[in-house]
Amino acid sequence: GFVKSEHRNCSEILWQNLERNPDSVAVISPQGQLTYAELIAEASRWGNAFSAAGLERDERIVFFLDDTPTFPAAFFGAVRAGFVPVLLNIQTKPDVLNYFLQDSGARYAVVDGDLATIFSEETLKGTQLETSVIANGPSLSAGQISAMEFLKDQPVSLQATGTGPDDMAFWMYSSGSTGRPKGIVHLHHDMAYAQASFGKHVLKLTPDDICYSVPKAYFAYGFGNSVIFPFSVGAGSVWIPGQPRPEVVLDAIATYRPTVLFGLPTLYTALARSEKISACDLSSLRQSMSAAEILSEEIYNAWKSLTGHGPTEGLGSTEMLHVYLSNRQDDHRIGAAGARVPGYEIRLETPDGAPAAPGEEGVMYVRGHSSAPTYWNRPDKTAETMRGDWIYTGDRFVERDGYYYFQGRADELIKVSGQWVWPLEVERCLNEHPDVHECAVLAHQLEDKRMALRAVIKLVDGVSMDEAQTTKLRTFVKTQLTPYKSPRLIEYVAELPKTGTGKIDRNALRQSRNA
Ligand code: 3SK
Repeated sequence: GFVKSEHRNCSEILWQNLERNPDSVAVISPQGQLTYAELIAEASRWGNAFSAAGLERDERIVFFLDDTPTFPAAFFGAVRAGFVPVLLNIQTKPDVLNYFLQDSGARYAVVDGDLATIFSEETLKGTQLETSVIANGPSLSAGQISAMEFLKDQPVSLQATGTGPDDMAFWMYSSGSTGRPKGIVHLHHDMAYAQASFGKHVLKLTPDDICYSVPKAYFAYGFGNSVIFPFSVGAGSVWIPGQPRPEVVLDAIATYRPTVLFGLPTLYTALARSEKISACDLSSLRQSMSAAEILSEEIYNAWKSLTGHGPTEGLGSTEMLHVYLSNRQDDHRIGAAGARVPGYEIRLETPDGAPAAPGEEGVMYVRGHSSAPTYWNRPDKTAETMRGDWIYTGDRFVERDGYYYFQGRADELIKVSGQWVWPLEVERCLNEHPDVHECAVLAHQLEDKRMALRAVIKLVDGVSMDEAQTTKLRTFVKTQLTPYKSPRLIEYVAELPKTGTGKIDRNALRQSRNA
């Protein structure tokens, strides 16, 4: 059955490899490889160094790290010694970083050398940050210490402190598309549960696998892909810092020969379109995962024709730690986020609180023992999302044949000309037009307070952005759907703004109109 893990400390995921397979390769990176024994030794030094620095149990340590071997070493050292890594997106802007530092109350940060300038006096104002440990580079100012110096002479073994399965282990922040980002608190037993569910039943990794997650480890999706799943079974994990441009990703695939690739639909599109793809040997890949956005049939087929398998689409959340709905490589329904992953319960609720019948739309709730119990210091938001042991996702779905089909967000319904419209339906329709490369459809309030639909569109190369094009697209929506669903405003852009995870940044689009 699916019971909570008894791990008293989530570092057991890594440490169990010390007896099982100490000499297998754990970390593969342009900076070199680390075996499990070497990674555990390095993690021990980090944990010992934090303790020697005088940190107290449950103290938060901000991680501002790209994907290098430092990430898993510092992470596991910190949690094993009883401290709480706060995994931050390295694209965070100074004002938001200041908020994260204040909210978490961290005194210590671990920061990549290339990223250290953001930790300026201005950014640190009003925070409790005292020391930034600079990894992969020298320390440059007071309040900084290089990792080499910080770790010097630290012992290469470490016993877990007296944590328990239900104690706080690490945090991530919600991306905060509306309102302040929320600190999502995960417990020591959560990682093992994600492995026992999605890891065991969908990924089915073996020690011979090599995982390569293009989404970075500071995202929950990347964290599972690069840390939880490979280390749980003694497999290898590829860590590549820097911008994941298609040529960088293809080069890493050719060089490190991963067996499982993790990406988003935008990555698979970019790879399939890259000039370098035909010269790249993709034969090491046995499975590719896609999450976080809807995967189109076109992308699925393009990747399948290149590798023999389409990306397996799944859906998860940072609150649940990882994926709870997933297709299977041998049973993939295009357009579905997936079927329930064993270990998770799914409930769809209609607006009057009744369970939705098959084929009937409802808002999704999910339950399983990897869910965050709380947001840090946000009782209002905690009450909205954490309802008993269920997590309210705010996503509307229909279920057919055990597979779940996304219908949009619960809060995105808008009234146009007196009738309800889901912008996502219009977006999907426009995306089917051959002239449209990518688009986002949003609600827009007109000066007279009425609501209208606004489409922001990137056209395919060579298509002109003129009035005739706009008329053509409007007519397309009118005929495919219904006239009132045709967007009143159509804007053309060279690129749609993207979030750090590669999703369309709807918040930026909303602001671009209001600016
Ligand atoms: O966006 C997703 O689908 C996802 C998957 C795994 C972990 C976290 C997230 C947000």
